[in-house]
Amino acid sequence: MPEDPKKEILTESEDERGLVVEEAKPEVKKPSLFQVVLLNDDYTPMDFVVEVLELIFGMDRQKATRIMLEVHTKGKGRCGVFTYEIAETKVAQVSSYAQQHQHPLLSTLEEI
Ligand code: TYC
Repeated sequence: MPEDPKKEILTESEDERGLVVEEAKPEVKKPSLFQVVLLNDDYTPMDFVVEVLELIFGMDRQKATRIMLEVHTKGKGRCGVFTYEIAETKVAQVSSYAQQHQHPLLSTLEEI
């Protein structure tokens, strides 16, 4: 028996009328995330770095000390993960607070 000519094989993007249909793009995007990375240097006192981590990143003394030592031994370390605006603000706060106290401490932001 011959095939019914009306019975077509439809591709995945065609509906039952043979129209090409596309899935709607999601209306909201997940925000990109950025980590703030603290950089080691030879001059900033360890106590000052611990203070910065407590003050700007809300860490307790124990965590701040652990992150400071990680930066000191490995060269850099993650202070936190934020949306772009907040990460930028943290980097600016670190820089401004370090400058006020005449320390060369720096941080950067990296998309993750
Ligand atoms: N390396 C510094 C010192 O020996 C301490 C230090 C730690 C500096 C972490 C910066 O992000 C830093 N005094």
